[in-house]
Amino acid sequence: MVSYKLYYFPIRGPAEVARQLFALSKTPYEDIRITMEEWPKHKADMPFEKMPVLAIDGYMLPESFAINRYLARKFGYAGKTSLEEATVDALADQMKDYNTEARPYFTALYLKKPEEEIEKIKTETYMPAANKMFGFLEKYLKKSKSGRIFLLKKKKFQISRIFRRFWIDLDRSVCG
Ligand SMILES: N[C@@H](CCC(=O)N[C@@H](CS)C(=O)NCC(=O)O)C(=O)O
Repeated sequence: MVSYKLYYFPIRGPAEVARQLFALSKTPYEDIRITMEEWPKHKADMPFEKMPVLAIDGYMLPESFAINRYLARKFGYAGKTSLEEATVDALADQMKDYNTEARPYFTALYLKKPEEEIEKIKTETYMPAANKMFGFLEKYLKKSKSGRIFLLKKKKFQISRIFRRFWIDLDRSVCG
């Protein structure tokens, strides 16, 4: 059996997709959470001196999107055809654009800027970026068979609202 060890800080941030892929596929792994105090001791051991890093039988794989793509392929969530794979890649790359647009908000949270400043960045920068991205995701979900089934079964839910709520909660813990 392959040994997986995921190294990251004790927050969700860019390691969360990998953690969710492990949970979804019911694959055992070690979720190693290094605190900021311990981090200086570990930094030089990481290939790009950052985390997350996934150790696969001792091989240290850096970069969250590389880790996510690797696990998605291994566990069967990366698409069944080349076109599906490319679509998953496109959605992941769209997330990167969103991360760039939304970063000023994460940074303000991380730096514990005054609440009014955070609210202003949230309204002017963060919410438009999140609304745009979730709008895109919703369009894809509506077109996908599994997404459509979910929408039909749970008619009363507005899927974008659920995702938005979940994501805003997630974003609160993302590093700046
Ligand atoms: N492009 C990298 C970025 C990783 C990154 O920026 N990690 C931050 C935490 S979110 C880090 O390790 N910071 C500690 C440091 O730079 O010393 C990825 O997506 O994995």
